[in-house]
Amino acid sequence: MAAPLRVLVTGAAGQIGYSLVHQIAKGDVFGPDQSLIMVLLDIPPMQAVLEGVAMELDDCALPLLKEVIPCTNEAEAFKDIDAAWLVGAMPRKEGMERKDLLAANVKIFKSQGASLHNAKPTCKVIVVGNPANTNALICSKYAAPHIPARNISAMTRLDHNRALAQVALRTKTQSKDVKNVIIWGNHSATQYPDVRHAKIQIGGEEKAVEAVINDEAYLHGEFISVIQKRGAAIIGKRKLSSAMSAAKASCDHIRDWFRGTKPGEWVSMAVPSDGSYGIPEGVVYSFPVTIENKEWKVVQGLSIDDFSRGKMDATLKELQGERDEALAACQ
Ligand code: NAX
Repeated sequence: MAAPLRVLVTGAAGQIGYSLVHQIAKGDVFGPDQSLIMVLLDIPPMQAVLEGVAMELDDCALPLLKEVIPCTNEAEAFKDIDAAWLVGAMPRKEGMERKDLLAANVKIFKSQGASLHNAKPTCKVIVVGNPANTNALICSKYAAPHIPARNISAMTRLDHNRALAQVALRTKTQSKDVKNVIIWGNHSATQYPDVRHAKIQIGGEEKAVEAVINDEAYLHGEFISVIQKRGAAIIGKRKLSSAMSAAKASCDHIRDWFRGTKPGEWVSMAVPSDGSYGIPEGVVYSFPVTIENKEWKVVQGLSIDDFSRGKMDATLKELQGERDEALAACQ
């Protein structure tokens, strides 16, 4: 068996953490032959909860799990890690202004970016904590130079999976039959879920999702808003935010980063723009990407119609506004 990978999950005492650590530890991400050392970080007031999670993880008696390290010291937690799930963030409290939330989170991700100087240079990072794209941008701005910006990403895979699921529900197929949906932009209500290039396996043939659904009003209207508002709809029902599906999506994201995307398929991932599709360089923007040898590449050459361009620009504008506010809060 290969040498163990050292994996960090921040916010491990929280809701997503509780679903996530087990999924990672049982091999869903790095495969059935990869042993793991799992470092679970949370803030000092959560020490006891964190220890409880670590005890349960031990009690799962998982063959791949060599060691579980509950930790409340950030610098120690980042030492020699191969992968990091940055889930821990300040939740929005009643009466809190958006800019106060942003400022609180900017501080966390500035500090965690700096702590990445302890990580391996090949370390791959997914930021889940919101506002995820902007937190990833801040994290990479303060990361040590040995960690390339392209190693720090944010999660829009949950939105991607939600789009697969909505297409499947509408067409009475399964998510596995649908591929190549795209989430463009920010993980927020301005994101643009796009099925213009998506394909579906139906009746023994591969067809264009647009042709099968054949309802532009739905695809330009309800479909987009259902995905954009899915998180809020789940909070409305569960009185808690999406945790199981968020944990699963984050595992899909890192699994594909380490093990590659399937031939002919792409996934959505928020990464620092390389200028593709006219998105200014550096902005952490969700694109369709393919992954090979642990390197992502933005899918090139997709046609963009006027409707899409309008949506892509609107979510970009929001991201640029968030970035400016976040950078001001870093001063
Ligand atoms: P919880 O509030 O249940 O857990 C967050 C945990 O993070 C807590 O245990 C808290 O003590 C810890 N934490 C806070 N500051 C920390 C720090 N500096 N270092 C380490 N740990 C710290 O939230 P949960 O439901 O688990 O959600 C976590 C984050 O994911 C939130 O920001 C949430 O908005 C975000 N989400 C992002 C999604 C995405 O698609 N990108 C979807 C799901 C989720 O809403």
